[in-house]
Amino acid sequence: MSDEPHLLTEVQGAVAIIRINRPKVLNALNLELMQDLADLMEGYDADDSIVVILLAGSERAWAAGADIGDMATASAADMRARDQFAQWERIRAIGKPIVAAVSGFALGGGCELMMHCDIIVCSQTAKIGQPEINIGVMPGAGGTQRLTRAVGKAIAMDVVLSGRFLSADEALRHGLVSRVVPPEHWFTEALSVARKLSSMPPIALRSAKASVLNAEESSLGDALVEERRLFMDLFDTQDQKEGMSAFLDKRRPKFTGT
Ligand code: CO8
Repeated sequence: MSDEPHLLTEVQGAVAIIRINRPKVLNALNLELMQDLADLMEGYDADDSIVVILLAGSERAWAAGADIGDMATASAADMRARDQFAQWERIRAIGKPIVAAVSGFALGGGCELMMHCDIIVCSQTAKIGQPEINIGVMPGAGGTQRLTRAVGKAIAMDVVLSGRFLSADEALRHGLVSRVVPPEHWFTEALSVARKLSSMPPIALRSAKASVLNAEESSLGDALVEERRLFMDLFDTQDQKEGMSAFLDKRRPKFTGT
């Protein structure tokens, strides 16, 4: 086993940057990495000095999937006993916005992790897919559900059943990623998005994220009721007072997260 940490972290202002760092296996996601990632994200979620999390892969790979070496000889009972999906649920529950900086392969569990992020900035080099079918299985960390909600049944079936990769431009056209940038800008553009978000009112960011996610998880009627509640609750925050009075005074707002 390598001594290199499998996750590298750095804080720049109110942006917490996490880089996946298993270059020898194209950032394949093993159990310890997922546990550490969930621990880190929960830590940043609870830290008032952090507003946004930026999750990045490397230039060659965001993540080429779950670590196949971890699962190759496992039985169904072994897989059930591992309770690995608890880590994915913890990441799903992160309230602060997560920006993804994606270059190269985003496959299988890697694509599923990408879809747990909120704004996905993607290099033109990205190759995105759910190729589990090639190795005798299927997506298991939300791929059949989130991909279908993002791109629709026709493209999801194509990607999941044939294992073909989407190019970055296809992914953008089908609504799977937020922005596609030239190869040299995948990280800097994602960082600039994260920095921009970090100047926004933190409570409103959380509420807005929760409300957008509700579109995937609730009926329209329930989600609209919840949206109205979240919207009105923001009128009890200082940041709403500051944001609106700064607009009227024609000055930049100073948000405090209160
Ligand atoms: N797991 C483990 N090792 C990997 C993985 C992986 N997912 N992907 C690549 N590697 C390793 C290769 O074995 C190789 O190792 P070595 O140098 O020791 O031979 C090294 O990374 C470099 O890979 P390649 O030589 O294959 O590089 P290429 O450029 O030729 O090919 C590919 C790149 C196309 C990305 C190719 O490596 C590939 O097909 N990888 C597997 C992709 C895949 O099938 N992903 C899905 C995995 S299953 C999954 O994600 C299920 C998720 C379920 C839910 C999550 C629960 C935790």
